[in-house]
Amino acid sequence: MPAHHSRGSAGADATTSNRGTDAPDTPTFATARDPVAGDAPRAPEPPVSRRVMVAAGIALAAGVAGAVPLVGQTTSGGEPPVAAAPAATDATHEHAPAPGPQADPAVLAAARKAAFAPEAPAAAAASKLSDQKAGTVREYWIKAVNVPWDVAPNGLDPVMGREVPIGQRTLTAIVYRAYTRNWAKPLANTSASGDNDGIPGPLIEARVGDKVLVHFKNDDQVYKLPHSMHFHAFFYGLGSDGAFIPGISGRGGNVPVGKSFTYRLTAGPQSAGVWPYHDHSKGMHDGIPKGLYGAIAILRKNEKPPDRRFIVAFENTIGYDTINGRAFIGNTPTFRARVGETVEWNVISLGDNFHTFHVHGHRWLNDAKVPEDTRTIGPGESFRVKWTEDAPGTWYYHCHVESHMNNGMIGLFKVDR
Ligand SMILES: [Cu+2]
Repeated sequence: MPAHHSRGSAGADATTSNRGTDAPDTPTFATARDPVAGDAPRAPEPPVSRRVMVAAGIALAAGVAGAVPLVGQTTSGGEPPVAAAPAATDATHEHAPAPGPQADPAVLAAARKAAFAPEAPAAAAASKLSDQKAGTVREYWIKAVNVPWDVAPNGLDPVMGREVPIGQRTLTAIVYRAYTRNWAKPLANTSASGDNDGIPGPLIEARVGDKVLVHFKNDDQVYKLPHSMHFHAFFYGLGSDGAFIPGISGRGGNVPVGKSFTYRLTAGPQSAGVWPYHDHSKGMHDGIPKGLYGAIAILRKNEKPPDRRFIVAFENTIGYDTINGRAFIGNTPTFRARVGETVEWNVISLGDNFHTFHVHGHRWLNDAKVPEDTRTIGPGESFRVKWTEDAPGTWYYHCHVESHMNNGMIGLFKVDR
């Protein structure tokens, strides 16, 4: 039976012992209670400790998502081509696109078969943190880049048998992408690194006690907007808050195109759980709807990572209600697990709407130890639910707001014996 679950804000041990003191040329980590003396004035690319795990620790459950590669999308190595111009579609939040025509029956049958096929999208990569001791310094090299994005690559809503016309489902997205040191080259998509092509951005993993350096570079050559990274739940100085405050915030709150900034973060006892990170610059109202968000997964000091971790990011993308930037089954991630494995859903939500996360055939315990199978989540909120898998079959997971699920916010969860 599904049993364990925990909210993001897990720690009852609320002390903040994770303080650091500033010293030149070494990475330091101020806490949230260490206001302006944070790291704002520091150089964006400081020398850093070599005692480091590079962002190879990325295990993005959404590795599943890229079932249907986008035209022109790289699957490893090189920079993806940037679309020639921003898509004509205005990324307005709430306007659902007009339903497409009924799909050709043969095309539809093929898409349905693909969506349910056992060999369809692979399972999530496991966490890389299993053998890591707390107190590690973890480094991530991340760029905001433009990629062509298709909300429904198979062109269909297989449940309702509708087409999703090409002219209504593409945009030039802005996404966070993980790179090797000094942004030398994008990390390849592998079973270990997960999906590094887009939405959500790379999973930021840490354990309570760890320090995390995120080296961010804004390479938004299409929209040429300022961007930033704002991390929930970590402890940091004001300079690493990543939010633009007129006259107050430093360079990290509004990073212009071509510039970079290093955010210095510490995972304290209250940081355990799953959390969102996202653009919080002056460009955030374009950046977030176009893809600038991702998840943070922080383990407690001695917590064992799950066998499967699924990232579910709710947002509205060019009018569709999307999961990880995609709409409708076969486009949204098909998550996979086997009976006996520990399965952890990491749910985050952006945008303007409240959603109700629901998984068929399963249930978990809420904070009051009462079973539930649906949980409400609002913008900026996050939670994780966990169980030991015991229900083979092909199940829906979806937002239970009916207009949202009908507008794309639905996916498949396939459990093998
Ligand atoms: Cu919803």
